[in-house]
Amino acid sequence: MYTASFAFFEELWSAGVDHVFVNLGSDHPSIIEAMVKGSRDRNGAFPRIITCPNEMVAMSMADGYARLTGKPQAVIVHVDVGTQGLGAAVHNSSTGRAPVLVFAGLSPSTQEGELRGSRTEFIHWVQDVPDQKQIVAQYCRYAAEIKTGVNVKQMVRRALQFASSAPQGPVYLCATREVMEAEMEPYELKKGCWEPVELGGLEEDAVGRIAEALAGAKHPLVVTGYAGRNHAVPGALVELANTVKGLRVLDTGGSDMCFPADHPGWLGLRFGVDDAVRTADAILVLDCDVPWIPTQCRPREDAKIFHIDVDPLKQLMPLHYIEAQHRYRADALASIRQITARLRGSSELQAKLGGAEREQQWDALKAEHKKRLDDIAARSQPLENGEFGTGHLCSRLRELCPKDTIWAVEAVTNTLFVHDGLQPTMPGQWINCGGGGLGWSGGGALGVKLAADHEARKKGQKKGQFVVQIVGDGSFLFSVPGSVYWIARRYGIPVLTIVLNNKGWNAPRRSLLLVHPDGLGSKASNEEINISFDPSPDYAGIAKAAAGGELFAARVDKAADLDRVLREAIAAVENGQAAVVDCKVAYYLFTSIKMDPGDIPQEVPASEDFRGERENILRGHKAAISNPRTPPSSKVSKEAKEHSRRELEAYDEPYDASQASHGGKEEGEKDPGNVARGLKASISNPGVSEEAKQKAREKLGKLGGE
Ligand SMILES: Cc1ncc(C[n+]2csc(CCOP(=O)(O)OP(=O)(O)O)c2C)c(N)n1
Ligand SMILES: [Mg+2]
Repeated sequence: MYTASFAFFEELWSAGVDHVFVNLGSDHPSIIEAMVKGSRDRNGAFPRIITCPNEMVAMSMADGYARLTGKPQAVIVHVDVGTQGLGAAVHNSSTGRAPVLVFAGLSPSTQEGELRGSRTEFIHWVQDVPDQKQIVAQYCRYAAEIKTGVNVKQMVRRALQFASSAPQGPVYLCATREVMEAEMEPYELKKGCWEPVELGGLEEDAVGRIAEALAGAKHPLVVTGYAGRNHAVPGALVELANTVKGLRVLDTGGSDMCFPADHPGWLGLRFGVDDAVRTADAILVLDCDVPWIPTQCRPREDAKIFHIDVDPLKQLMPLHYIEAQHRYRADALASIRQITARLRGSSELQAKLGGAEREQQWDALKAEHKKRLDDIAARSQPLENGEFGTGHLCSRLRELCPKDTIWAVEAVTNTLFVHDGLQPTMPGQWINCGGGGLGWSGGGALGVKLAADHEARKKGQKKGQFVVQIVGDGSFLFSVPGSVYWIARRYGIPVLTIVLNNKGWNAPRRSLLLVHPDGLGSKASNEEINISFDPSPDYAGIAKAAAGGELFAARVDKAADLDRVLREAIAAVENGQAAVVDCKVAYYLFTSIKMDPGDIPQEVPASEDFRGERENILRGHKAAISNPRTPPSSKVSKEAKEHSRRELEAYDEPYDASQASHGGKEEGEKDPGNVARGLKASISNPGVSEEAKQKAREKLGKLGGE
């Protein structure tokens, strides 16, 4: 029997959809029939079906797959409830520009048995909602109901055309059981007529305008976000930066590898706050949502700003504007190549780009780059007490994992340290969700690995690149690990997961302090502001249970054990098993320090909780003023230092930075006299909680105090 459902799958396959991630229900009898028929009769010419016990994981897998390959895959979910189960994955696919086709059944539209597929179960009444597609339509490039089987293939192609045209994103199709059950004559669409819309480059005038501005600038800057999704863009940007010596590239989206860390123009990843933005006199914003955050950082008044984007209006965002003098809807790669060609081809511009001053600028850039890397290396040392931070962890991962590893990153407040530590240099090597819905990276990393293996096998290789997921502990729990590691084992998708265990959600504290730097919460404990995960779940254990025991699970809290455990985990993954390593990382101190979010915050040993205790707050402020582990160029801003000084004074604890311990000691930590004084003050302070006082008494007891 040839049904609309079978035609649907036939067209998915013909359009290059190799995988369908399914979570099935009562809307899918004809879908199940078609899957069995296709898998039996068309083996090798029918999509591979992956059972996904959770819809968000299903869509995140399709998202991860598309992020690596640019090819949309399909997700099948159950009516309205399955559509809602997609959850934040729909937002992520939309914001992160990942093409995905979602299909959901609708409750049957007949109840007397008029057509095959008519209502047969109680649930068909309960799940009949007024407009199912509206649940996700505002995120979708296209959302429609398939109303008849006779043009189901055209509907599939139209949806895929939207998904794959820039800006890429999710599309949603739904249909009643009766429509999908309909028997019909097989048919085929004309080949080669359904390609995505092509986007061109810039008009000649625009090319000239931008080339002149870059050539004439003293501090030219490119700010980018998604441009590296096209893996040819990083190379094109390198060509541009080699042509305009002194040009630097700042990544503000962190969703793709846009510019290699080993080029002198590399500024790394910063979320909208960086001095380069404040000082640049010509800025090219390239495929980017948030080049800077005006309340924290903005360009000079006289900066010449150009915005090139596939979606310069940001059509789905009610509030968005960049104060650029010119904006263009154009393809990033084509535009960059045009600008570079113009700069190289014009003798007038060449004259501006040559000369001794430019050479000096180039040398200065190289020196600055070296210093940046040295600073990162200095920050990546283990802590004095043998614990380690995310920077150290990632520098070890970079060393120990294969050079072409793909990093699937969802590290939230640790993201900058992960990026600094990994220093990606290969196109496609760094993939971050790009959206704001936590939980992407579980399914996302599986999708990336599935795609890497599939593409490699097509080329006759045994397996694809090594894939590492680096995820915050909070985000790990959002990712539905019970489903993720079951799928990893069931389908043999080995990924190394690194959990950044900083005992909960750090981000909400930072968000709080950006608005209420001196508010009640600034001095409240993590428990009190409800962001602590204490006691810590056994993250690796959760994954191991989901994988039926067939998973490498470990926990590390000392730098001395790190290399050994990582090596074992990497070996397990190389041998085909998933691995989860729960890493107890130092957390980054966000006390009431009014910190510029572009600055590097202080690391605090993981064994030290921020509990709102006086001694902890004081230590935080002292560390902010003078921390020997922080390289001198790190920018804990003057304002923040001044603020910390005032806070210390308010606590009757004036601080003389010249007394700061040097040689790697944490201020206050190694001087027993200092510690004891702080503890005693806590015990006698009426503002300190009984729990904190008890802790202080215990610590004092250990120090031999009364
Ligand atoms: C689905 C979803 N729910 C809630 C949030 C709000 N949120 C943003 S960051 C964050 C904490 C993330 O915790 P973790 O992954 O441990 O990273 P950390 O803050 O510790 O760096 C939360 C809850 C979100 N972005 N997405
Ligand atoms: Mg966390």
